This record gives sequence, C-alpha cells and structure tokens, in this order.
Amino acid sequence: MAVRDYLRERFFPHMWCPGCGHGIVLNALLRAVEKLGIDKSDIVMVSGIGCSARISGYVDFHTMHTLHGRALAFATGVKMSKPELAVLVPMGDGDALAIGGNHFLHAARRNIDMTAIIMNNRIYGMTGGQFSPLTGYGMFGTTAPFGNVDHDFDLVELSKAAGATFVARSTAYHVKELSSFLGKAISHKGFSVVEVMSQCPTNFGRRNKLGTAVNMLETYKKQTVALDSKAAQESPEKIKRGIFVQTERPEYANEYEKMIQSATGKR
Ligand SMILES: Cc1ncc(C[n+]2csc(CCOP(=O)(O)OP(=O)(O)O)c2C)c(N)n1
Ligand code: SF4
Repeated sequence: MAVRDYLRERFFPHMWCPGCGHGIVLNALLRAVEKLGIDKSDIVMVSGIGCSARISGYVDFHTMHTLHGRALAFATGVKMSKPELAVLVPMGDGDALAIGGNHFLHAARRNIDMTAIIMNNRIYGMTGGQFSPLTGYGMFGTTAPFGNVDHDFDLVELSKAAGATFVARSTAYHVKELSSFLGKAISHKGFSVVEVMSQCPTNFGRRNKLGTAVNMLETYKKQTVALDSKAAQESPEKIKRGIFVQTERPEYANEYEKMIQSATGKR
C-alpha cells in the first residue's frame, strides 16, 4: 500500500494555511501507518473540532469527526465495541487539554489502547488565536492582548502523571523522528501520547512575532534537544524530544472483556 492510498484525495486542496505544521504531521502519520502495513479498514480515526482535528477528513480510514473536546470519549466507545481496531485520535492543545482535559486525564489513567496525537501550536488556531493551556506565560493571543498571565502545562509530565503508558514528544521539523515515534505509539498496547510541536504561523507566530513558518521550524530545531543527548546535558533549559515512557500495564478494553467472560462463565 502506498502513502497516497491512505488519503482521500477528493477532499484536496486541504484547508490549512500555507506553512501550517499540521500537514507535516499528516504526512509523518501516513508514512508510519504505511511502514506498519496496517490495512486502512483496520484503523479508526476519531477527532473533535479544530485545525488539527481536520486531519480526519483527509485520511481514508474509518473516520469520525465529532465534537470539540470529546474525541477521546467517542474513541473510548469505538475501542470498547471494536477492540480489534487501531484507534487514532488527533487533537489540538485546546481540544485535548482545555475543553477535553478531563477526558484526556481519564483515558490515560484507564490505559485504554489508543494513540492520542496532540498537535501543540500553543493556540486555538481555528477560532482565531485565543490562548490555550499550552500558550505559556507572557505570550500573546486574541484573548491575551497584554500578555498571558496563565502558566502552561508540560504535556509530557501531565501524561506521565495521569498514567499514559507511552509518552513521546517531537516536532514538525523532526519529521523522520516524528514518524518513527508515531509508529511506535500505534504499535504500543495501551494509552499512547505523542506531543507534536506544530507551528501556527497565522495565529500564534504572527501575534508573537516569531517570523515565517520556516523561522518557526528553525526555532524547533534550535530550541529542542534529543533526550539523553550530549546537547541535552549541555543545555538543560532546552525542550526535550524523545520517548519518555514506554511501559506495560493491563489495558482497559482487554480487562473489561476478561471481566465479562468470568462473570458470564460463573452464571
Ligand atoms: C463546544 C464548543 N466550544 C467551542 C467551539 C469553538 N472551537 C472550535 S475549534 C476551537 C479551538 C481549536 O484549537 P485547538 O484545539 O488548539 O486546535 P487548532 O485549531 O489550534 O489546531 C474552538 C474553541 C466548538 N466548536 N465547540
Ligand atoms: S490557523 Fe494556524 S493551525 Fe489553523 S490552519 Fe492556519 S496555521 Fe494551521
């Protein structure tokens, strides 16, 4: 199967702005799926609302484009009824962590087998640039015209604390690394989180004077370091990329099925 076989070309051209990082994430994801050789009818992509969530329109898997912040709730229903399918959930930082924050914590705690791909552009892109839980102190948005007074989460630490059994971070600049992390996340049995730093030149870059999309990608190159690298030791203040957690714990849909079997067996 070639990468383009996983695309719904009839929906192109896509709706993203020139230079948006989300198309790079789509590309990296499809390459990961192609490498794993998964049949497209064995994958369900469930998304909420946002520029990131729009990815579900372009892939030729089974797809559900649902409500803002509720993708993981719908995805949980899908996984519980069809545990044999691979469930992918692309979300924005607003979708996953503001309106959908509670669903995110509990999906991670339950260790339900799905892959949460969180495109962190530090802003609500689709609705014009309101600040999100990942915007960061002092940054600007339409709802923070004098500088944001909210502090941001560290998504990796949050995912670890909530119980995710696979946690990784990469960027739209590091495409090969990103594709490899996505492949590992999809193969992992349990709740996987991949944070992707993905530029929004239109609503975050412009308002924060970060330059063009290319400048923003260069910043990802300069401001991040691979976990456990010499560069990470020399510059501990830089943002780490890598696989932070990869562990085994009983998976929710599996455990639920076992419980049903033991209960019906007893009867
Ligand atoms: C219940 C509800 N509240 C608000 C909205 C409006 N809305 C649509 S997308 C969005 C935020 C998008 O930001 P994010 O999830 O970070 O994704 P991005 O567009 O930046 O990729 C909001 C607030 C909505 N569609 N539904
Ligand atoms: S508004 Fe931002 S996130 Fe949305 S498509 Fe444009 S660049 Fe991408």
